[in-house]
Amino acid sequence: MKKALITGVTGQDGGYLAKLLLDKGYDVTGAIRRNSQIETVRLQKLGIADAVRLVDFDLSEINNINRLIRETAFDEVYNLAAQSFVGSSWDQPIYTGDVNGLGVVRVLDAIRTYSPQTRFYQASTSEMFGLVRAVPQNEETPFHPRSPYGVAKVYGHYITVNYRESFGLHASSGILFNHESPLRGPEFVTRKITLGLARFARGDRAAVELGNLDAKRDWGFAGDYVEGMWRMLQQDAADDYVLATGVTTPIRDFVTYAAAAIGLELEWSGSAETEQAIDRKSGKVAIRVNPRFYRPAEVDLLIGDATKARTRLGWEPRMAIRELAELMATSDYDDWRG
Ligand code: NAP
Ligand code: G4F
Repeated sequence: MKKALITGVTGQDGGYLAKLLLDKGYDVTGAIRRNSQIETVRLQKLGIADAVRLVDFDLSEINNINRLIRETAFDEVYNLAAQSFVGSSWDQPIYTGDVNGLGVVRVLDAIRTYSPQTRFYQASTSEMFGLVRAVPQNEETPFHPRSPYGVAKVYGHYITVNYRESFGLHASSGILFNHESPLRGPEFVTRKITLGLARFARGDRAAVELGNLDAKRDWGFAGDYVEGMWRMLQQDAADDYVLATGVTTPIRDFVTYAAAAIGLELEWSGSAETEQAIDRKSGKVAIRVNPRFYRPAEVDLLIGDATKARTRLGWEPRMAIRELAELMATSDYDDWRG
């Protein structure tokens, strides 16, 4: 039985990955931060809360990292833990740098020192492309991060490459484009939209306030992406891979797809800060722009080229954007408790 450690197991991807590995017969350890209350809602929703062994862990604390890696000879370590919200990274740039950047080398160095046979996955991101230098973006596209989050992740990416090249570790970096699900955190734009529209459609007619509606993202389903992470660690040699759908969609269109899935028909008008969408049936404003949600520097366009993952890993994203929006919107609509 293979032993795997997942950092960030309480997060969206952590939950789906834990489920995938358990289904494959792995012994799964999940590293969680100490909180006043243990928060395993996602693991419970996936029906695996009792199957994952939970251990206390923080990426900013070298001692618990060393102890954990030394005591258990993990076959695979998936480093998914991070301060993952781009918007917060301008408010917490130092914390974000410490956890998303230096946290990675803390784990890598523990592996190098105590368990060099362990295979390592780093959760890198399309945010590293930022102000994009090529369209679409692949493994060769230069980085130009636009947020403290993206800057820290570039460090995490290159230190993974460096430990592979310096010490021969089986360390891979997955450059993943946005991936969503009904388990997505409510602060991210897709879930904010589906939760807000569900509330609106259920009769609480408060408008959903959003920032930049013109930004475009390459959105896939999180369940498909964790399969790609696992495939990376099954290769004979470690490497870096882009995972993406190759389709990009403006925020505005995601709103329209999600609204339609729960019976709302929206009529858009205005532009920039005056742009809004009215629900035709109730005549109420369902979406409006609030500049409070604009970012100091924006990533306008992301679209990935996952040819390498397709050809070498046999990986394919299975869910298209409309289906994803529909899945998330109906899930929030059905779960709405008022
Ligand atoms: P998420 O839902 O926000 O989960 C983040 C996880 O990290 C949570 O379990 C969180 O614990 C944990 N964490 C945060 N700070 C920590 C610390 N100091 N020490 C230990 N654990 C800590 O994020 P996600 O969407 O699953 O993303 C997983 C990873 O992939 C992240 O590294 C993210 O940056 C990266 N990524 C995500 C996407 C995407 O579209 N989802 C795309 C590219 C890359 P708590 O539950 O205690 O907060
Ligand atoms: O949903 P978002 O917050 O995701 P973002 O910034 O793309 O980051 C996510 O994907 C990255 C991969 O590229 C991950 F590395 C990262 O951890 C995270 O999972 O914002 C998406 C877009 C942005 O352009 C933002 O400006 O939506 C725009 N947006 C417009 N209104 C909004 C809002 N974003 C949020 N969160 N809230 C809004 O009201």
